[in-house]
Amino acid sequence: MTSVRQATLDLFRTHGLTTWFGNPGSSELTLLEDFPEDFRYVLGLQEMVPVGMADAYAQITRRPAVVNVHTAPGMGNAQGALYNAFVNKTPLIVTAGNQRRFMQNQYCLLTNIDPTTVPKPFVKWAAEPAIASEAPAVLAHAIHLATTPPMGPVFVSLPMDDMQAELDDTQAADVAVVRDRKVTHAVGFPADLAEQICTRIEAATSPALIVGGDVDRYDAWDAVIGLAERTQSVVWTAPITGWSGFPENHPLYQGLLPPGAGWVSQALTGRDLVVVIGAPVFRYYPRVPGPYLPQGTSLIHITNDPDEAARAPVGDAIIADVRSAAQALLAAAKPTQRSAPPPRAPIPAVEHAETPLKPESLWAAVGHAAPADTLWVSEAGSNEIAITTAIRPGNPLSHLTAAGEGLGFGLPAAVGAQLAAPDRPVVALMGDGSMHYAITALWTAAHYKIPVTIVVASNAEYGILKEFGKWEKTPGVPGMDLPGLNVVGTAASYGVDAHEAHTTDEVIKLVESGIADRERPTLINARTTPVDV
Ligand SMILES: Cc1ncc(C[n+]2csc(CCOP(=O)(O)OP(=O)(O)O)c2C)c(N)n1
Ligand SMILES: [Mg+2]
Repeated sequence: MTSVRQATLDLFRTHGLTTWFGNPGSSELTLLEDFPEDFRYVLGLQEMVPVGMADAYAQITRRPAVVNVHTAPGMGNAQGALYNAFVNKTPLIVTAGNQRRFMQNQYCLLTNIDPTTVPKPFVKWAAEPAIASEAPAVLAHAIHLATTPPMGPVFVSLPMDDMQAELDDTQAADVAVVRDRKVTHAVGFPADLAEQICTRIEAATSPALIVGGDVDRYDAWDAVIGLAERTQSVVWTAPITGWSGFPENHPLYQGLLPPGAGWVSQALTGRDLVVVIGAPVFRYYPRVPGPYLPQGTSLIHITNDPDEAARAPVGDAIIADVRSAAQALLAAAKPTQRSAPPPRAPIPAVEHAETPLKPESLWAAVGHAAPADTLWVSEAGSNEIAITTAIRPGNPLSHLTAAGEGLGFGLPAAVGAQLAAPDRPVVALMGDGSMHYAITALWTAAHYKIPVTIVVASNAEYGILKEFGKWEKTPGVPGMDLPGLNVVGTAASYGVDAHEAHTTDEVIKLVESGIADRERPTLINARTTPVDV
């Protein structure tokens, strides 16, 4: 005889899903009991933390990740982080226990009365098995859906008595078949379509490529670089898609497109053809009047997401595998006679400065101190432009942000990133406001000795909201100032090696020693100047 719990664990094991992120409750005990020794459970003290850790872990390993939380309230707490995972298109298998089936009708304590509704609309699919014996098959269904492009989170509710149910031999044999099935995504891109697009690129006077997070996620990086170089196209990163999609230190790279229609058309002025690969067209915020594209610019959009293709306000779209498309375009592209476009301004030099530091000084110092293979995670409001100006990684999967922009991603994501990439330095670049949404990630980092380095820009305010208030002409908004935060004291209380930096020289020394310490997390707080509004 096999229990549903054993069959469930076996399914996860067969799919290589043995690292779980979670926060447990009574309704998960029957799943978690005698947790197998070949599995790893990473505890977060509030549900945003396991979801955020799993999100980064999945993106960096390019594999799905498992999250287990506690019935309805756990899912409620997880929702902000689930929103980020949904926009990030991260394949997360989220499970939560539920009250025993025969106690649900009375709404006994912790009954999730409508479990499949709770995570919507931020999951691709949500289910509760109709009967205990179906739990492994429903989970297999969830795993395959999560990992089908466009990928995303899925949810399965597991009533606690299901795990203890026994499968008879026939049921166990059926489950074993489901466990071992493979679902493969056939890829490819028609050569004639690639030739048509390349003919248009060749005929263009001044083409541009606009790339996005899916170039990193679907490993189209090398092909996109080859295409840009062969066609001497300038390259931008589309607004707010989570990864840069291109080496930020490459001479063809122009930086992040600003997230406003008018700003985009201004940046693209003079480009007669724009090819967008692996990004939505476009994620705008705020409303900046202007045409979507400059007069005379045409746009070709290549995405694996039918919804992205359908909702774009301009351009013709092709729904395809992103990596295959980039490879086919590279194979079809002819070397151009066009001369190389001028590169963007160099990285600003590090200057000695004392606190309060200008964001530009702080991030120049941090960028100078960290090695080239650093994996950056940033969630730093008004600092983000200074960060991408000063810090220009050249490798794929090197600068992670939340495409959803729901705060509470940065700290857990940095911890999950360091677990996924133990041999790379991971440095989190945080605003003092942003770091407090999922602050207990510091405990997880300290408890599991995860050697992430965290740099906090403490301007004692929600600076970017003040900037937005000016843009939106909404004076007098309350709740913009954050006096009295003790970032170093808070981090130290969770067991993190925490320091206050008073000069750029101290920032450099502390970042270097924080990265060198592979035994524990380090936090460096620096006072920074408030935004200029
Ligand atoms: C869950 C969530 N709540 C609120 C916001 C709105 N918000 C966006 S940026 C921001 C302030 C960020 O402040 P901080 O991290 O201190 O950076 P600063 O702008 O001060 O540099 C806030 C509150 C959000 N994006 N997500
Ligand atoms: Mg701030």
